[in-house]
Amino acid sequence: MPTTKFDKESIKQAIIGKVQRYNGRTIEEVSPQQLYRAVASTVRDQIMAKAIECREERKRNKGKRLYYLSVEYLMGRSMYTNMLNLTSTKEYTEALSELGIDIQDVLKEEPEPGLGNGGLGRLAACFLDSLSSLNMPAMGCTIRYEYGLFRQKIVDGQQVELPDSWLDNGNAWETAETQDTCEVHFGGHVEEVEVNGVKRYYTKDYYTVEAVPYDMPIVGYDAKVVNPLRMWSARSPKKLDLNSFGEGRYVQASEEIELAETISKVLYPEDRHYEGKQLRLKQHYFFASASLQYILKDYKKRFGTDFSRLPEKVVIHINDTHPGMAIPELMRLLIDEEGLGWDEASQIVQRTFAYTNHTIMSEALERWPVNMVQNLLPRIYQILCEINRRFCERLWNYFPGDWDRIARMAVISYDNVQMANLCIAMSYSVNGVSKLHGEILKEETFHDFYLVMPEKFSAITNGIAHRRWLISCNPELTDLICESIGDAWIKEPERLRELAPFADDAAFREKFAAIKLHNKQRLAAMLKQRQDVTIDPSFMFDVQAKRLHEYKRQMLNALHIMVLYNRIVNDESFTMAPRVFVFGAKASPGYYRAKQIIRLICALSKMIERHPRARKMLQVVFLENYDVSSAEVLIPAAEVSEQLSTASKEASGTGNMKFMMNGAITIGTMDGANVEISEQVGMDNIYIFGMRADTVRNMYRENTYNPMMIFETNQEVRQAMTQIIDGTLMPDNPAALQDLYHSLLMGDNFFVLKDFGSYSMAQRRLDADYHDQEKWQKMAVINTAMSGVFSSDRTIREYNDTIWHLPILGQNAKK
Ligand code: 26Q
Repeated sequence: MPTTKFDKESIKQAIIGKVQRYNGRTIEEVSPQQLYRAVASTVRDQIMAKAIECREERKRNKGKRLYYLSVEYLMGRSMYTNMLNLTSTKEYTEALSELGIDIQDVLKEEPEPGLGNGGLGRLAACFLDSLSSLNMPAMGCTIRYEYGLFRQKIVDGQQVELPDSWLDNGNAWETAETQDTCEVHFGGHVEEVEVNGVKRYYTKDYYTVEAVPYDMPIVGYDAKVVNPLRMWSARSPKKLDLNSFGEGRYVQASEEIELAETISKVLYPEDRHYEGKQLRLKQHYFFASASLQYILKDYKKRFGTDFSRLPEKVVIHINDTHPGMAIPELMRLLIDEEGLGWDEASQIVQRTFAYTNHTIMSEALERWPVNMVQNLLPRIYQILCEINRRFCERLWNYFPGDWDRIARMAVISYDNVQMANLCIAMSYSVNGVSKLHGEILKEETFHDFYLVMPEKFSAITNGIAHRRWLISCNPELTDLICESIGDAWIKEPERLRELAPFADDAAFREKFAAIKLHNKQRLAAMLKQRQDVTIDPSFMFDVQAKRLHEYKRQMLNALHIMVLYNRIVNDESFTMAPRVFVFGAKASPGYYRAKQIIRLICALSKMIERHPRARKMLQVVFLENYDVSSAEVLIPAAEVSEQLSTASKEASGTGNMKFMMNGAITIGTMDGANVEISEQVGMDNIYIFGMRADTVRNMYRENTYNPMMIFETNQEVRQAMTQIIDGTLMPDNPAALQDLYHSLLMGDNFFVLKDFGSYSMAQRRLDADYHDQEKWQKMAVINTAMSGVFSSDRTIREYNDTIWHLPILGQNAKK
């Protein structure tokens, strides 16, 4: 087979040729979108050449495969990542440049697939990057939502949601794999038939939705492997037939088609808040069933129908409980379709699934009303009942008579299917996402399960794809690092540590600081262009960017800014290092209080602007529509990273790692992965404040929190709080934020006022240190240097060594 070359000349010719053939235009005449598609198509050709070789390698390899099931994959744009991982950025940049095109103008034409809410979805995307880069055979499975997470606009200081129709111009990276289209069934009723003394179950009168897979290739960095991300799209099996036109029934027919296709229409924008919406259950089962059917089809092609070896050849990882219906679905397929007995099927299932928990907050634990499951998935419901019956029987032996505990642990209880309990009972591995989170799962959230099956539990600290979150988003810093310590760290990110001695090198620090300044200028330009906001790159850049949630405590940050404002206004001699506070955060559309917090931040920004002296030292900017692409500009520009969650509430956090890697210094609580960041950099290179997780736990237990007392005794807090509702903050509508005001003074589960004093002290230290730029730059260098362990390559290796045991493709094929 002739191998196509992808050197600079060939790339140029390919692009010119495509534009000619697809659009009948010359390079000069082509539109930016057409040019983007021609370049994407060239990159794709290069990927496909690799994919063919990889497929051969896969066929030869008889080892285990991973299927990573997640209802969210927050991929971000692909073009630059693909060029980078093909190690061809230089070739493409130069080829385009010789055609008179700035590569940046091409990159920004790509619509961002925002098929996720936040941390959990982005983690799945980083994992795919690492899996391919480490040559592990895997497939990501998800839903091909037609609309991703809403686009956010701020209008009159409030959030407005707009649809995100990312597929309008098609998706340049995907291919429809129609040969793997399958059917998913809903509704109907189960009939039991006895054949030769064996009970068989058939569902009758169901309705069918077709699942059509679209694959996106995930290239590894300088690697052999191209793994697919398989996205399932719902399609009605009904075609509008011409007879129905004649009979006037075409409206009804088209309505039915519409209904089937709503399943993959839109991503739910709620994270961590459970609501038993039937459409959401349909989405989850739809993609779990389609994925499982494909997994078995592939297994049979490779190993025939001896399913006893399934756990040896397949591992199915479920990203939180959302894909958990895959568990009873595998039982159904093995028993009803393949004829296995219950015990055999159950043994196989329990050795095939692994489950990661991402949140300890009970309101986010997924559960489904029994009658909904029964109506929508009658056979699955039967299977869940049998799983539950047997599991409770087992529990009875451990805890005879302890009905309460058994009810808490049951798969079906309180009229709900308890998805977390199902996943723990039926998986061989349950893991948390940071050390602290792992401990809390064992000691608190899932303590009862831990007593019965301690061997299942582990903790693997999250990570981030350093290729996206350093190399591609911060090219200047990448070059500086390579100049200083070589490029071995790219494949072994923990070698970033070799940068640590350079913290004491004045010339290095100067270059490091100059790059930060460039990145600040780049962010300033983006804000100017997108929001017509002017920020001064000589200010300190302080960033809190993450979903809006009470537990993440954007309120603590906002309240502190109010206090700074008051210090300036009340005291003419007060000075501080000039600082711009940037917030990026989407609120779930139905989360009223989160939206009020956005309103407060926007009002704060305006109030400061109105004050001539305050605005010389203080600025607040709300960055609209925080998404992966804006994070890639925002994070490299940050000098301070705000990680303020109430201790014990943030399972890990991954934004914290991205900021650290780009040389921002964390101000944060001892929560999630912040704990491990502090271990890496040492307490001198991070600002830790606030209650520890065990103190928070005691506060809940003893119910002793009294915010009113803090309000009464702390004058600064009282003044800032009062201004929220006395017209200082919102002159036109003083009562607008009353609910927010009260929420901090009555039954605040997240202890904002309680941690305020300690936070404010940490901020004072931070401000003082910033004046000492030598000290500050040393800290920044140390943060980057110690960030290597937070590469998702390390995370994925740990998953593989302790949970998955996948072969490495290209090394002597296993078995
Ligand atoms: C479930 C059922 C019904 C409705 C909504 C949900 C739902 C949806 C999304 C529940 C949770 C989520 C997302 C959770 C999430 O993003 N968790 C974050 O995961 C990161 C990766 O592990 C961690 O770093 C964060 O600490 C954690 O908050």
